[in-house]
Amino acid sequence: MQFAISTIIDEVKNANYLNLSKCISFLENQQVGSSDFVLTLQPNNIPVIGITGPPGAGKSTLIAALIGALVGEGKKVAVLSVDPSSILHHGALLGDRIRMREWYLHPMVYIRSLASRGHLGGLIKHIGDIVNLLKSVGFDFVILETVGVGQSEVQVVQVASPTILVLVPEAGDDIQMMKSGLFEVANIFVVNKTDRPEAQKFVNHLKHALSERVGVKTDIVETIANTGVGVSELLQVIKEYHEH
Ligand SMILES: Nc1nc2c(ncn2[C@@H]2O[C@H](COP(=O)(O)OP(=O)(O)OP(=O)(O)O)[C@@H](O)[C@H]2O)c(=O)[nH]1
Ligand SMILES: [Mg+2]
Repeated sequence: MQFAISTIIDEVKNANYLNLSKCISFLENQQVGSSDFVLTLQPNNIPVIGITGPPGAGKSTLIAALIGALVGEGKKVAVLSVDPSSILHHGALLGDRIRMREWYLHPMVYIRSLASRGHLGGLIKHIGDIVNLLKSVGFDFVILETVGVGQSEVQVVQVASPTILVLVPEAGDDIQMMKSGLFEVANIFVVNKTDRPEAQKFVNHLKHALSERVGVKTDIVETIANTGVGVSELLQVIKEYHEH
């Protein structure tokens, strides 16, 4: 199977994502010819926003809100959700579909889930290829969502810039989170669910923990994803990050 990138670009312009989806599967499955195909890609310099954080932190809700803000600016957005292969997460995926449902059929939005299937080393390379494809076909923003706090997430978000770590006030004493390595790779920290009590205490705790990062530009943005509070500020920080 071969794909002409110019055809996909034309189709994406017309909100036809069928061949794009087929092409992503082609790369995901590393079918014959895929490594030659990726060499023909000419990725544009657009933000690839990596969003990670513990289950239930509000990543999908935040992404839905970000999509809304971007579409409001006339931007075209691609979202890749990296699904953990674990059965445990299937409920969460269904939840995602519901939260992002309003965007699934929007002509300016393309949403695609990828299974991680446990092929960690291989997956990362595919992710890089798939992100490069999305960067080459006319989107203005790519958003990459991954669940969890482990090493695999660190690797996934390393293809992103900026990387956003979504935390919630309940994570207050979550030492494991601090040690997960995500703290080192994240560029922007979102404290979501700041409608919760103790939120400010957590924000202060985080500021203190992050003040020890020397020479790294670190932003902390407070959000309430389900009502949209802080979302335009977050978008502003993302754009500034991309410009520098
Ligand atoms: N109170 C409050 N609830 C929120 C906020 N943001 C999201 N939620 C709720 O938190 C729950 C989890 O939100 P999701 O967006 O599915 O979280 P997620 O991080 O994508 O979850 P996984 O994909 O399962 O890791 C949902 O019930 C949301 O409605 C917030 O700012 N405040
Ligand atoms: Mg989610």
